[in-house]
Amino acid sequence: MRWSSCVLFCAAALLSCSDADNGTKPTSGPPPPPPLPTVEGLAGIEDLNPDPTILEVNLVARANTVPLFPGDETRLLNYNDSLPGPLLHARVGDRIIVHFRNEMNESTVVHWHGLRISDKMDGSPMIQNPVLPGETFTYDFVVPDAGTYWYHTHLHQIQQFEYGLYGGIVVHEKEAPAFTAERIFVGDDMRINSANQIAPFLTSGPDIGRGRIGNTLLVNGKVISGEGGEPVTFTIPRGSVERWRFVLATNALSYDLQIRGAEARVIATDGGLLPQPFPLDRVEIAPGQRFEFEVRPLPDADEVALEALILVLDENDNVVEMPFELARGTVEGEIEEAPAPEYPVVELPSTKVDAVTHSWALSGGVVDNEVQFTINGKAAFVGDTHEHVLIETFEPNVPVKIRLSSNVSPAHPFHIHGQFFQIIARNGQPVFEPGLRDTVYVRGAETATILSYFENPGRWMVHCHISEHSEKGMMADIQVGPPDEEEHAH
Ligand SMILES: [Cu+2]
Repeated sequence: MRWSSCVLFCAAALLSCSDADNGTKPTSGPPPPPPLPTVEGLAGIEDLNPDPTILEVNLVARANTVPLFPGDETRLLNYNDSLPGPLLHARVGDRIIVHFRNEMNESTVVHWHGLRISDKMDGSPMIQNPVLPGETFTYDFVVPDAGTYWYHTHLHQIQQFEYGLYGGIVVHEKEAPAFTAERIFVGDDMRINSANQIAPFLTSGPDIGRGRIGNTLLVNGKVISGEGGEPVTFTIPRGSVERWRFVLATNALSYDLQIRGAEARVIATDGGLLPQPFPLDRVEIAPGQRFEFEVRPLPDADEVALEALILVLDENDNVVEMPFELARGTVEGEIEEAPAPEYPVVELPSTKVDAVTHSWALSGGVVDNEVQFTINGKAAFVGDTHEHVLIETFEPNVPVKIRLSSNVSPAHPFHIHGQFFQIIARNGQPVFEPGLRDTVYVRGAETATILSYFENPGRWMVHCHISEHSEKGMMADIQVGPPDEEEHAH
């Protein structure tokens, strides 16, 4: 992987992060649930509904300018004028109602990445008509699983996604383990030109081949790389134990995460808490994926740093790994040693089962002078036609193995909507990549085997999370259970 053309821009931290709404609401009848733990890092959002089990919000997509760099406003597309969009914060079993309004001059839809909700509310451009400029759509669903999720555009995604249409979702467990503090970090990269604006989109070459890689790293909407770039900062008292949630919202860039100055464990993946946390050495994260970490500052540490390890080109054009500090907690003050968090018992669906194996070949090539990416030789055409290809039908709650193989060099972070799966092998060898996932990183010339029970009926998109790949064909549908006749009326 190259992270070339890394012109490093002067950057400063002008976006601040505010505490999320901590959700205490008046109620009558049954005793109100305890307030949600505060999650720091993203803008909050006003809850219009007094019922403590309903989060009802207004979400507006529109053009906005953000002072990413000193003295310059960068033109973006954002949710509620915020980069990232505000944090949607709920408890498992809560209802979320989003009154969405499109104030942009182009169509869009909002996808709730990872949430196993109804396909009609999934923001799939195959099921949902695009929300046209000036129009509204109300998303209404109950959140079935605790975990770290995110929302983003699912239309004209190459541009809309790069321009900033994404935000975070945290769904707390019914009985959430107690931490001294919780934080969410959303990583992104943008390609910025010399005028400090989003650089033009290329329609050929490596931008299509491997997906658009930025020259500027961001965390929670703040530029952290380049001259003047600064990590997200906060203080962390000695003796504390924190929960850090990480979402990777890049278009194509993957990196390894590590945490310095702390005893850190991986406690959750895309689909929520693990049955057994494991020590964090470094962990690779691909576009669309999430991890959660338990973080305890080391007794002698002055700071705790979250770092991305990224392959870049040095001045001799050699690929070298470089650390980028994403977030830095200065160890300040001391509290009584926090007790170990009590994690709920988590049991994952068994992977030791007889399961039929299906194969999905991820490939690409040039057809009629156009680059096309395919699944099993088929390319979906999205654009404005939303014509999708149905590649598989599954019985709900029947385990199936899928071998996802990339026969050519680019890697594909492959996402299945509305379902969880587990990664059980790579190139036929068992792997230790525990936890429920909705996105698997299929590296170039590699086969990853996943196992899913397809527990959520409906018609679901499956696609590479690199927009250049999905929008040029690597996007299809699967049907779980019987089809809904009404669904394809448009
Ligand atoms: Cu891809």
